[in-house]
Amino acid sequence: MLKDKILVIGASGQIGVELTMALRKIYGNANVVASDLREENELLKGTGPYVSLDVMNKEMLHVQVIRQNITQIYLLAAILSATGEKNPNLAWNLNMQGLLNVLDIAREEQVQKVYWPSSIAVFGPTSPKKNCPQQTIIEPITVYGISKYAGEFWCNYYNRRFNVDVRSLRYPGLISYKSEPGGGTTDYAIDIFNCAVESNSYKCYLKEDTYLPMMYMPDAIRATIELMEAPVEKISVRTSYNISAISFSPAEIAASIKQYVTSFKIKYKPDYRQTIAESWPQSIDDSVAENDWHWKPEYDLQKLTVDMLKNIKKN
Ligand code: VAH
Repeated sequence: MLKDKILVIGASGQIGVELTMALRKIYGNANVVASDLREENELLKGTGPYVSLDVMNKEMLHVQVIRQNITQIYLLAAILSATGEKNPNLAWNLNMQGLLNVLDIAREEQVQKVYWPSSIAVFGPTSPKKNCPQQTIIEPITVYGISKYAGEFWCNYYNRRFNVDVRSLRYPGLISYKSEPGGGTTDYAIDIFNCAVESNSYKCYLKEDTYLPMMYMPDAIRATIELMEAPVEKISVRTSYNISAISFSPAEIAASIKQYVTSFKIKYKPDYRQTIAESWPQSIDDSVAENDWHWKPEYDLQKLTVDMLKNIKKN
């Protein structure tokens, strides 16, 4: 039985840092190789192997997978929704070619498992707004959403055609304090906490009643690991699973913060990201993930607010 050896691509990003730390706790520091184009994140330094890697350089990636005897690949490198609209071609090329490089190498080297995140950004204005189901009308209007939806079909193809065990989650907006957000439309839900602690005020780029599906990072990391550890026969979705935790608006998260930062003030100045946010569902039906591998979130808005404020103040 080959020893588990994991390669995390995009390990210095918002999800990558925390996923690498969680995987190192499970598999051992030396068995989780962190990689990124950027330099190693401070939180990862000294906790395990780190290689500089460009997911667009297929040959280099292939050499790393062979040389390190990689058995699982977690591909987190991507350009998110807001940044992607400023660089459509770059977003499409990185998000698509990066995935195809990984899937092809996984097929060729018989990598045991691959993880690749999709997003609720695959849904568009014609998808149901409330309790958006796993299968429905899906017409994304951002390059990020288009690339993620196309990527889901490539994952399904490589699984059916070449038996690559690639698994995926449609992450909602993710909230965390350990590493910088990655240029998404939902990043306001992180910025608002930092601004509340630093200056007691925040200028929000979304309208106050813009409801979006969100999740605290500890829930997202646990969902990822629970999906990857689920027995293969339990996995009925080979595009990408809907998962959800909470939905809230800027006004609601501001009210939650005001319970602890009583002088906190918020202003609203919507920008181009309002159109992106309005194209997405307000809430997600994740009953398929619940049925297949018993997904269940643990953090509500109250618990998330307390933990975010406590840790940002500590940092
Ligand atoms: C973004 N944080 O805002 C990402 C996420 C649901 C949105 O995929 O682009």
